[in-house]
Amino acid sequence: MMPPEEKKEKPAKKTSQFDNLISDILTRKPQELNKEKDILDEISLLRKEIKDLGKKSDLGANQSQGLAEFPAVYDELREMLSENGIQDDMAYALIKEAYLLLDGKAIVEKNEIVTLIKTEMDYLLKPFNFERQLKSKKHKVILLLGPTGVGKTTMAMKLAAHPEIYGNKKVTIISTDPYGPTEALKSFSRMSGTQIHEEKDIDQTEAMLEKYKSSDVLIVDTPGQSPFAPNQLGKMEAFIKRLKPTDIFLVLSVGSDLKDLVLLCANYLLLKPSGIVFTKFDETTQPGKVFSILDVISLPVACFGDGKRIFIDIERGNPQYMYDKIFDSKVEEA
Ligand SMILES: Nc1nc2c(ncn2[C@@H]2O[C@H](COP(=O)(O)OP(=O)(O)O)[C@@H](O)[C@H]2O)c(=O)[nH]1
Ligand SMILES: [Mg+2]
Repeated sequence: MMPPEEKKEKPAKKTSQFDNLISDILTRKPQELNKEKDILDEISLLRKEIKDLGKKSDLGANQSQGLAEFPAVYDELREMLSENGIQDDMAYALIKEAYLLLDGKAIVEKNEIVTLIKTEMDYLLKPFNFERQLKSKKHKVILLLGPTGVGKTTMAMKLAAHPEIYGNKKVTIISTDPYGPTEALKSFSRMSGTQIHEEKDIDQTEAMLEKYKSSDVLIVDTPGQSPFAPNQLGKMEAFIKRLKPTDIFLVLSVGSDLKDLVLLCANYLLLKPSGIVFTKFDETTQPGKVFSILDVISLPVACFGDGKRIFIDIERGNPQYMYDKIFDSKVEEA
């Protein structure tokens, strides 16, 4: 077996943006750096991960050549995982683990293997604990972060409407978009009675918090800007210091390329999100990439979004949602 060739890989443009990011952090004051230590560790892991993403498919290909050691039923499942967007190396590892746990038995029901794979996936996908968050009577401030167009504003409305999230709470959505609240947001407000507040001035943060302190939940929607744009993260960090959110949800669209997603995660990690939201499952054939992201960033999953309909296209971050996407009903019934 040939080792994967390293020299073929050209340093991508994004990696240099990434390097700039890391060096920016490293030029901060030592005591700040100390606080950021955990995040930096995670980022360096992510950085390695991004580098490896290209290599992994080679590795997966090589490994799959050696996959004669796995009986057909395992191999079929491994292929199915790969077709659904699980990286080759992860698909291989999941199958291998199941194979070992089944004592290398060649004649097994597909379902037995699937059950084991699901158990392994459970380790990767931890649902965000809304029960615990909702139990506390304290006023909550939820900040939504993420790149442009991923569905943050849509998700703000979905969170406000979902009966098992904030649907039974008094919610105010804070729109910080420089273009003001969208038409969709305004009509949602009229329809649901959810209050909308428009705030463009960071200096008004404390006054705004005071004004809405009787709301159970403030969902703070942010405008889409690239985290690579100059000083974007710095500005957001300053806002976060004043807003003191209860939770920060990073919103990402699974329609994006996996490398971009990992890179975006790395940037946004600096803002210490406490949960992740994946949107636009209806626009990908590769939902399994979620696991590659969760493999490197251990954030609980708050929600999945899979369409534009506010009251319908949302699910809480339970692993069952991903099982349904990845294992089709034929496998479930087999
Ligand atoms: N297909 C699909 N479209 C979505 C989803 N979530 C949001 N959108 C659409 O994506 C576009 C951008 O959404 P928006 O919430 O404004 O994104 P933002 O820029 O992050 O606030 C809108 O047309 C939404 O209707 C989703 O899960 N699936
Ligand atoms: Mg928006």
